[in-house]
Amino acid sequence: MLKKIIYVVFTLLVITSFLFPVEELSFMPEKSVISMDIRDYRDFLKNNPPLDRLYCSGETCFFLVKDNKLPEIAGSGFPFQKQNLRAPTASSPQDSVNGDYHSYLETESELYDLEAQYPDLARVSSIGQSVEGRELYLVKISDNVTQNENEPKIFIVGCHHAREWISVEMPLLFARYLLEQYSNNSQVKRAVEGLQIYVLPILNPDGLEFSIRYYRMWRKNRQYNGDFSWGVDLNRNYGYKWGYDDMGSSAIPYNETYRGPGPFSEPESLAVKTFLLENPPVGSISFHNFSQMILYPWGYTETLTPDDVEMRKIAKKMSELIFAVNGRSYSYGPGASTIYPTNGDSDDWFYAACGTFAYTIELPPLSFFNGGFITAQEEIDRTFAENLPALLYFVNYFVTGEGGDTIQKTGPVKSHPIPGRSKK
Ligand code: 0X9
Ligand code: ZN
Repeated sequence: MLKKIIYVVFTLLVITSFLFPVEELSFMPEKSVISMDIRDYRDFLKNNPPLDRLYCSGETCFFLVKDNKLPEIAGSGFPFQKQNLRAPTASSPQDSVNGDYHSYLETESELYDLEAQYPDLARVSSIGQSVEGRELYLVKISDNVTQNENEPKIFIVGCHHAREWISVEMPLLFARYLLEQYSNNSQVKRAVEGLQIYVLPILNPDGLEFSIRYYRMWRKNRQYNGDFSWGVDLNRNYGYKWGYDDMGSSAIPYNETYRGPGPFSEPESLAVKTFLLENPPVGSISFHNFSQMILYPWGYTETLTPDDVEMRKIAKKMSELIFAVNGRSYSYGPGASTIYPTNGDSDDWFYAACGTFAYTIELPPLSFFNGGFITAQEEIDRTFAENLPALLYFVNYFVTGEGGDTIQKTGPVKSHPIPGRSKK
């Protein structure tokens, strides 16, 4: 009898741990927010795995840590302060939990609606499937949309990170805006006629659904790592300087910035690679939140790229255009020195492999204390309104040839083939 009970309890435990990643079980330790001086954190990283970084303000960074890890961090000797905040809790599984935000299926319908309404300008396709088999939907927007014209290509992508719901909305709203305003707005017309604009609103559909249904703060994809942990950080899985160091990504599967077992190990990032190598874009924007920043390569090193002057100029202009709408400041600069070092991120690979002027826009809020990853749905329209002039400027920057009144094109984008993978 006792044997039977032990067997049943054990089986239940095994099933539960497969259904829910270890970090999500309700009886697992609570998490706390701690702060640490950025210089201390850099030294801390030399002998310790990275912490889940939430936000840096000036010299102080804030991290989300499990309470049972606090003694270990204290033992490292680096001073930190425990903040008087609790981590956000999991959202309950309800159908309406995502409110005005788009789920995977809502996005699918929205894209097909756009194609049906604007058959001459929009074409929906899929660049591949996610770990759980969801489509990675893409809408191409251009005049003569069914042809591959000799026009520069632009790539706009959202939702590398599951919990960053507003990053889905910007690509979707931009796609809709381009199609609706094509006949009315000269800047839009110029872009749609002079470019081939590819919009991929959800790169991480499995993670997004998981974040909507089970655990709002989920970040990574839903790969099973084979060790009772789930998820690879898609923004650490690209193949340029992948795994360059353990500061910009993590080799530990349960970590939030786990880079995966190898470059492009994930079907989502691999699909982007395949698509972009066939369709190298001159410019790209990857939406994330939060921090209000406009970032560009490099993420892996503070060394500046050969295109730094040009890329900085574009970022500055976008920041000014954004500020002019609602008075919100977006800081700008190369990723490594403006936010923090990352390796294997999308911008670095797009730039290195395709010569793309590759930007990441970190949407509002500014800080963890203004809501962090949880952006109120009321913010969607306001955030889009403030990004729109910058997006229109950005895409028009790459239109070659005649036309356009306010935008100047300065020259062809240079290509930077990937040198051999660097050793650590
Ligand atoms: O860590 C990330 O992947 C991005 N921040 S987020 O809070 N949305 O997770 C920043 C990516 C930085 N990109 C570059 N350094 N190019
Ligand atoms: Zn992100």
